Amino acid sequence: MSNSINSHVFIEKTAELLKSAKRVAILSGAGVSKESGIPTFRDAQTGLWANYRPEDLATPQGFLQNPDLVWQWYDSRRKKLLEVSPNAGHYAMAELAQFVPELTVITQNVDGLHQQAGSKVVLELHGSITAFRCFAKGHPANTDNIEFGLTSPPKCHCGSPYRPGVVWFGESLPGDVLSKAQQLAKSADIFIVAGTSGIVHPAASLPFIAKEAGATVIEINPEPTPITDTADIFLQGPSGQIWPKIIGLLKS
Ligand code: BJW
Repeated sequence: MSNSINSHVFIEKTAELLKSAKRVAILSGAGVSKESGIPTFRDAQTGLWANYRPEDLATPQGFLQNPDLVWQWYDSRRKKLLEVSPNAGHYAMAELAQFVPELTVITQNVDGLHQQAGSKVVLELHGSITAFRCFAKGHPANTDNIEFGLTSPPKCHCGSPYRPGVVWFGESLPGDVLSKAQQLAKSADIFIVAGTSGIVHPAASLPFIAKEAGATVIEINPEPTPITDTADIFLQGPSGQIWPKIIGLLKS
């Protein structure tokens, strides 16, 4: 059953449930960073990048075909991070740790904003945009040596170009991180999904695993998604507005 939010009632219900929860997991997506000024993944194809599909940019094939283009896209996004800060939603999610015995943020985002906001336990399912490794062998780069504004990817000592340390379509997620996330989905009392379109797997499967294992699933999103019908509570609205209300009620 899914409850759309037209009143305060479902936020109150969420806060009540959190008060007695032992293990809480949050799955976050690009929508939680939107209020920081970072376009969501599917909004990102605007301006200079409007002519490219995510599949042309966020795949190993895309990088092999046009490494300069893909490098420049990630360089512009990494540069953008210098101008932005966590928003009220990120801070509220970090604050939730004071009210529940165990909290893990499982994020699909590569922007590091949960950690900047103070969340201590963060699983990065899709890696980080500020980490680099070489394409051929996966040799890690010293990030300090990766300048902004390069038009081509710099090369590793082995000669292979560096690539961003993110997970592209068709690539496996880091096995240990995914396995921890799946374990949490199976064992959480409350599984909250915020700001994701719920179409990219295996992340999108986690709320269904949680529901199947008996968790209460709560979704926060301005728009319904493929997860909405499975959610027990649907808090319809922006993360940066809904989360602070939940924390406000936990404090009161
Ligand atoms: C707000 C808001 C506000 C707005 N507040 N909300 C099972 C079925 C079908 C396909 C597959 C499957 N298993 C695997 C696949 C293939 C593929 C896949 O899922 N394809 C689908 C598109 C169909 N998955 C993979 O390839 C994964 N690898 C894998 O499974 O390996 C094994 C395997 C391979 C091949 C076949 C089978 C198995 C890897 C996925 C890697 C995804 N990588 C990216 C790029 C990361 C680097 C980068 O950032 O550039 O990750 S793609 C992109 O999508 C990015 C995101 O993390 C991810 C999810 O996007 P997200 O976060 O949901 O963002 P949006 O923009 O889509 O949505 C934003 C939402 O926010 C919207 O709902 C808004 O309404 C909302 N919103 N404002 C709250 N203020």
